[in-house]
Amino acid sequence: MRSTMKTGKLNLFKRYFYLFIFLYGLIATSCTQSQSRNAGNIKYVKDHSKTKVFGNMVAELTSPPHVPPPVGNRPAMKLFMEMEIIEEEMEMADGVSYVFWTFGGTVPGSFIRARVGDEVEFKIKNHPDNKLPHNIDLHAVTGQGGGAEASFVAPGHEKTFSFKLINPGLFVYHCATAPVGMHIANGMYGLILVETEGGLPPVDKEFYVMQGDFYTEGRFGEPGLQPFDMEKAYDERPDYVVFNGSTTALSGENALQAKAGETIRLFFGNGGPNLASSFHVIGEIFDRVYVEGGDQVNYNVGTTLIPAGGAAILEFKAEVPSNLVLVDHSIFRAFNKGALGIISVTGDENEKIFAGEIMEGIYLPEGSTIQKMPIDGTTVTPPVTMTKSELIDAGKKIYMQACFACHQANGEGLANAFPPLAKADYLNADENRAIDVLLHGLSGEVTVNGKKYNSIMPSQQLKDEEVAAVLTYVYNSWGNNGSEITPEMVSKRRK
Ligand code: HEC
Ligand SMILES: [Cu+2]
Repeated sequence: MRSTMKTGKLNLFKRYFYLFIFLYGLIATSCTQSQSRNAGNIKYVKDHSKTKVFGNMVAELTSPPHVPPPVGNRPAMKLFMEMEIIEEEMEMADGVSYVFWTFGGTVPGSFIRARVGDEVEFKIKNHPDNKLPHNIDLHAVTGQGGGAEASFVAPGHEKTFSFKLINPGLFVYHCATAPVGMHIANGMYGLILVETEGGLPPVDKEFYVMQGDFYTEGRFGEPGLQPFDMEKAYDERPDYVVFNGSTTALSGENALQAKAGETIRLFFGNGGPNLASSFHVIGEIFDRVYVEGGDQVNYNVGTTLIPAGGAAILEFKAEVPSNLVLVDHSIFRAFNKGALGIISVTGDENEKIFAGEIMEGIYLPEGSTIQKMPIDGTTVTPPVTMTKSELIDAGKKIYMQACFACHQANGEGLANAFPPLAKADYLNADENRAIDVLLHGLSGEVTVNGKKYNSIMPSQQLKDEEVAAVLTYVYNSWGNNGSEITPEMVSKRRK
């Protein structure tokens, strides 16, 4: 095509001729298609790429399990939204915490609700206290990487990009920064709903729930701050499979609330990173399932399959009072890894529908009997002066949280992006320089083991002891020179 364009005026006539033939063909085939439409039962999707927008609006984003108000009858608009990426330690189970990476401070991230035809101006901010760069790939977006490249943002920076929503449906969004699997495994996903013209039919209650699988060094229930375990993630062996980021997000006092007779709509998504969900609500039947979040509606469904990176809209009427139990029906995940949630339905009995004795109180998952370690004697307060081997042990944990995402499990780095720490000449040549890299970050060209890197390492918000520990670990791993870095050495460099 390009080369014919370049040949100039001579071919102008030819081009218009072909255009004419093309348009004629289009009209002719669309006439015959109107018959095949009925015959094949194929629905042709309306093209919203040219839908006009009327006026501006600031989008309200909500944290789970809440969803923003429906779009109703509003026209397509220019829609402004903002999201902040926050890395923070939160509870994953009773007594178990984890450093989650989040869109908006929650797992899953803030719910986005828009209308087809909307033109979105999306601002993404990476909190200055964060350690890593991130970005966002929205499955609702048509364009390079779903926005991933355009939104790539370092800690302490913000990016704005824009897109037009041309397909309605319920879509997953997620971080797509390398290593992608790790960013998703740490909780970086959420849902964006793009409603059709006129919006979804009204219901009494709407909730936002997402499943995710998590990989920790300790097994399910092992107390304390648990670091991410890449090997288990590779092997798809999660310790936790949970709804909304924790075993308790939808139970006890966090149970979802409804009244008998109300219609309920669940926006259910699966962040993965690995597992598909056999989603089921014990004690109910889905009246309607918008399969895969698209236009196709299936009726009267017991269990529906939600792929990793996928979503569905599920609707049912809660006819009688009960504790409805949300589960992944791959059932060990529910009773032994945390994939349990409750919708507590209160109200009058209807013995025609159900006359049995109803479940009382809170549904106790088997896992909740896991005991906490006694506090006395077992909590380790870090010794004032750590021995070399204590520094190495503590340093390994810090490495897995703060460095591993970029420099990789065995310090091998990533070609053209992150320099190696294993047998690294740059590192082994100068201890003070290595301390400075952690305290102040590093940018500009560096040569490590003969290869050039020109990128940015963010400064690490670590205490002196932590810098000492992680560097001692690095110096005593993967063929490095065995140096010991003390907190005193770090505090000297800080001054
Ligand atoms: C966001 C990714 C990222 C994280 C997290 C990160 N680094 Fe780096 N690191 C880099 C990049 C990129 C460079 C090279 C910077 C440049 O090109 O100027 C680098 C360079 C280095 C260097 C000097 C070059 C070399 O290979 O010896 C050291 C030492 C280092 N990092 C150690 C660490 C340690 C220890 C941690 C964890 C506390 C860490 N880094 C966390 C990206 C990262
Ligand atoms: Cu990320």
